[in-house]
Amino acid sequence: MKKLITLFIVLISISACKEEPKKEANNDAIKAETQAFLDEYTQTFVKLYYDSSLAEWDANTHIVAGDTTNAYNVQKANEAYAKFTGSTDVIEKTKKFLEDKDKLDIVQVRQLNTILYAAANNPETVSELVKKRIAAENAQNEMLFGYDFKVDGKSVSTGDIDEVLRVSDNEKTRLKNWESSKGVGQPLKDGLENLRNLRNETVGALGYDDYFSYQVSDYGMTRVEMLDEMNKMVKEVWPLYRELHTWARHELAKKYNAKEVPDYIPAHWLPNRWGQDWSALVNVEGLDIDAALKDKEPEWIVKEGENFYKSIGFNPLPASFYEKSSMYPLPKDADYKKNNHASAWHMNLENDLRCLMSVEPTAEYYETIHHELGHIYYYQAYTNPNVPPLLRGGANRGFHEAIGSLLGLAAMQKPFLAEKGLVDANVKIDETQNLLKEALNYVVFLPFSAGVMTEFENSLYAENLPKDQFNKKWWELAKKYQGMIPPTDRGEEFNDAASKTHINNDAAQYYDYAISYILLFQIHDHIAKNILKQDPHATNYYGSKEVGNFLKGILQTGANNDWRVLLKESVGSGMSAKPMLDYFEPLMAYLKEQNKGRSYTLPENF
Ligand code: X8Z
Ligand code: ZN
Repeated sequence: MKKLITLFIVLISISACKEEPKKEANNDAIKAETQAFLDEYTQTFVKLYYDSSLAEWDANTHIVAGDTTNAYNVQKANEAYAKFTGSTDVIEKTKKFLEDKDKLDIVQVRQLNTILYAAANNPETVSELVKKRIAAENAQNEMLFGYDFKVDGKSVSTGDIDEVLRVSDNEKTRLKNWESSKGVGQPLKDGLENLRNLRNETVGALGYDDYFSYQVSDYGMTRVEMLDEMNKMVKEVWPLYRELHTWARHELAKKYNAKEVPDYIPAHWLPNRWGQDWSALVNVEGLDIDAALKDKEPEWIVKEGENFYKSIGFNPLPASFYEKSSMYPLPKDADYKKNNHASAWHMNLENDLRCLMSVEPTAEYYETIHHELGHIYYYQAYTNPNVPPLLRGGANRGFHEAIGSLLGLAAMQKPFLAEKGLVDANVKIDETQNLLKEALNYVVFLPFSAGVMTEFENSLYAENLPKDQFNKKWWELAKKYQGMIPPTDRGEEFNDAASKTHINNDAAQYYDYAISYILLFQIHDHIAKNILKQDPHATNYYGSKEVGNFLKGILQTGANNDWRVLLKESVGSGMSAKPMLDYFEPLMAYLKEQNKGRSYTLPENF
C-alpha cells in the first residue's frame, strides 16, 4: 500500500513538472492575499474583542441595582464587535477566499472558518435582531447575578446555600435553602423565551437550523451526531449510575429518617443545587479535604493551584493576573453584587488573563481553582507566535474544560495530597470509599450534563419548547436521567432550569462538560500508565516535567489542528469512555453487594 502511494506521488510530480513554477507562484500570491486579509481582520477583531471583554468584565464584577452604566457600555462594545464580525463585506470576502481553500495553508483555512463561524452569530443582514439579542443577554445576566437570594427573609449568598446543602441534616432547613436557590429562575423565564427566539433567529440568517445546531457545529458535528454521542455516554455509564442511585436512595432515606425509601431522590436531599455532584455524601477518613482546608485562607488555595502548575513546568502567573482578577466573595455589606459562578477570561487574546471566582476554603473550590487555572494556562500556552489570535481557543471546547478538571482530579489523589502535607501519608485510607466518592462526582455528572442539560437545550432551541412547558420538561428529564424529583410541586410559575447559569449565558454548550469528563479520563489514563507508570487511582503528578511537557504539547497548538487528530496523537485513540469505565470498574462489585436485596427503581437499560 505504502509503495503504491509513493509511486502515485512520483507520477503526479513528473507529469505536473512543467507547470509547477507558475502554479506555485500563483498559489503564493493567493496565500499572500489571504494572509493580508486575515492580518487586517485580526487587528480590528482583537481590539473590538478586548473592548467587549472589558465592558463584560465590569458588568460581571460590579452589578449595581438601577445603575445603567454597565448595560450602556456592554451594549456599545458588543454592538461594535457584532457589526464588524457580522459584516456582509467580511462574510463575502471570507467565502471568496475559501473558494481557493485547497491552495491555502490549513491554519489559514481554519482562520477563515472561524471568521464565518463568528459572523453567523451576528449577521449584518439582521442587525436589529442582533442588537436586541445583545440587550436581552445583558438584561438576563444582570437579573441572574443581581438576584437577591433570601432565606427566612434574610439575604444569603449562593455560597451560603451550597454550604447548607453540603452539611445540614435538617430537612426543613435544606428545603428552604433549596427553594430559595430556585427562586432566581422565575424572573428569568420571559427572558429565556425571548433569548431562545432571538438566538435562533440570528443564526438562522446564515442558514443554521437553530442555535443548538450552530453551537454544536463548532465540533464539526451535526446536532443529531452530538445527541447520539451524548446518548451513548449515558448508556455506557448507566449500569454504574443505577447502582449509585440505588445506594444513594437508601443512604439518604436513612440519613433523613424517612419512613420509606423513595423511588426517586427528592432534589433537596442532595448536596448540590442541581444534583450534579453527590460527592459530599461520602467522607473518606484520612482524606477529608474539607477538614484539611477549613482553616486555610482562600488566597492560600489559589497559590497552591498555581504551585501545582508551576511544579510541572508552567510559568508563574503574570502579576496582572492577581491585580486584575476578582477572586473572592464580596464582603457581606457590599452595596453591589458580582457573578457568583467561576470563570476564566482571556481578555485580549494576549496576556491579560483573569479569573472571576468567589473562592472559599472548601474541597469544591479547591477543585474549581484547578479547573479555572487550567483555562488560564491553556490561554497562556497558545498565546504564542505559532497560533494566530483567531485560533487561540481549545482544540475544541471540551478540551478547554478538560485540562483544569484533570489537574483537579490529580490534586485530590492521596499521593499528591500527602506530598503537599494536606493529609497524613501514613494513614491508610479506604480505597473503595474513595472511589465511591469520586464516582459520586464524575459518574453522577454525566446523566446531568449529557442528559438533562443537553436534552433540555436541544428541546428549547431545536424543538421550540413552549414557555408553558419549560418546567415540566426540566423535571421530566431530571426524573428520567438523574432519577431525581422536585421536593414539592414545581409548576409553570417556576423556571428551575434557569437557576443554572449556563442555561442563560453559556447557551447550548453544556455537552462540552460531558465531553471534558470523558477526555480527562483518557488523558489521565495515558499520563498515569505511560508517563508516570502509576496506578491511575493513586497518582502524583506534582513536579513531573514530563507530564507538563505532554500537556503543553496539547495546549500550545490551540485550535490550529483538528481535535480528532490531536486526540489520537496524544492518547492513541479516538474519544472513548473506556478509561473512565475502567477506572470505576472496581466499584461495581462493592455497590452490587451493598445494594443486595434493595429495590432498583431505574430501568436496567437506558
Ligand atoms: O461551569 C463550570 C466551570 C466554568 S469554567 C466552573 N463547570 C460546570 C458547572 O459548574 O456546572 C465545571 C464543571 C461543570
Ligand atoms: Zn471551565
